Amino acid sequence: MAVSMVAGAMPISNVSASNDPRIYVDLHYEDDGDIRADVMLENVPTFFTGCFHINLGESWTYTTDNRGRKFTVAGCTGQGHTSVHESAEHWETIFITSTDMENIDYNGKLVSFYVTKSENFDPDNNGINVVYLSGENFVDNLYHSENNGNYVNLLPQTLENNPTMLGAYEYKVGDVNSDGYVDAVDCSMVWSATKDKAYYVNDIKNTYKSIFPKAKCAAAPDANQDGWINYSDGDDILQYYADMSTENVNNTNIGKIDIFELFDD
Ligand SMILES: [Ca+2]
Ligand SMILES: [Ca+2]
Repeated sequence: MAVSMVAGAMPISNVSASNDPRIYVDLHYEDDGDIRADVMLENVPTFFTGCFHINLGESWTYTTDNRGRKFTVAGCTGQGHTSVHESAEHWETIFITSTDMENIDYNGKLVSFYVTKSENFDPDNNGINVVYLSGENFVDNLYHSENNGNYVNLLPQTLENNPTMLGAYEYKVGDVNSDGYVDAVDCSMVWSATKDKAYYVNDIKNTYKSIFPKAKCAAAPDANQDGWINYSDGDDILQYYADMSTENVNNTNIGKIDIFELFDD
């Protein structure tokens, strides 16, 4: 789930809570319309060097940001060095190297790159996924150095339970009936669905149509993007509508375009 950051807010992943190591891509719409793909690491043990591949699939192609950069490096500031290289039209190869050959905690956002929809874009088949390619032409690994000097490749086990992105759906935050507006109708839909219960977005990602029949994805009613749909999301939508009606500033992500990634976990 892409979250345009509000000061103090933590990014919310729609990958279910788990201690399993995982590497996945989180898509964001930037304010100027660029689509940024953040490569996220969670619960991955420390390692000193690594290389892995990202399959862009058929729905996406590379592009650059508004400064002409294809990649931006987000992680390991001051501790290591991360470089990224293009290897083929639909593949990314990402190399990570620690300068001192020390094991480093790389969890969080590692690198970002920019994509645009390809001519083959299919909303139900557009996952961008990290894949493990073994074989002589590929060097996929995350090498952890043990005290005895042995190197252990963590990547196969890291990706063993990795969720697969099946699709990525554009939606407007807070637009529950998908009419393009966030207003009192959306508020009342959230209120009536959450009178006496709350929904965890990830729990209803495949069944949300039975609760919010017109929503584009399970995340659309989650106005404050905390991963839960509850009564206060209706309050937030109404506040947004009131602010828009009176030309007040509303410093939330409500009304912005976002991307909901559907994972298979
Ligand atoms: Ca609406
Ligand atoms: Ca919420």
